Amino acid sequence: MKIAVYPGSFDPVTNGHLDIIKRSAKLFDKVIVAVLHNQSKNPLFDVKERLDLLKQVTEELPNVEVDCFSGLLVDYVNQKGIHSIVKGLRAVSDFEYEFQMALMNRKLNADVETVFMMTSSEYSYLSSSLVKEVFKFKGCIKGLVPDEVLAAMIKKYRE
Ligand code: COD
Repeated sequence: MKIAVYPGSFDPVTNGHLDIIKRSAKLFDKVIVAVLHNQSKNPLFDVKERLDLLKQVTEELPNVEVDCFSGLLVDYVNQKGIHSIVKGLRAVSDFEYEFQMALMNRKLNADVETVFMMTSSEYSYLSSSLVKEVFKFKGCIKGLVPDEVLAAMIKKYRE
């Protein structure tokens, strides 16, 4: 059984992330979407909220699981018997960072392969941080995030 992990912050999950999840679910027997517990960032949604949103938006994908991890990704990979790490690529700027991480992860665990998936053109400019910024200043983010995420963001900013 070929298992892949798609790791990230997912604060919040966007339609760009969801596109990568759906496409990778066609390539692997199982895809684990893994949210990083990262204490150094100041997130909009806490890890539980991010996991709940990811569960909602991947509900109809039977071979997709949602989980969280802390520490090194390669340790999580070893612990779960994962074969591949899925990453999304938007621009050259993504490439440099992802290239560095892929080589470091390979150095730390020679058995794991990083698989890069090219963004779909309609999501190539999309990131969680831009979505949050646009929303904060009352710009329209409809179509950029799943409806469940839009509803959660409206609720969060009302609070
Ligand atoms: N289209 C396609 N792909 C996209 C899009 C989009 N519109 N938006 C984001 N993506 C991709 C990103 O390129 C990334 O691959 C993934 O989706 C997740 O994105 P984010 O922004 O939610 O998450 P990141 O980039 O902050 O996640 C970084 C990790 C958590 C993967 C990384 O920090 C990590 O592995 N940390 C664990 C500690 C560790 O092992 N460190 C050593 C690494 S060498």
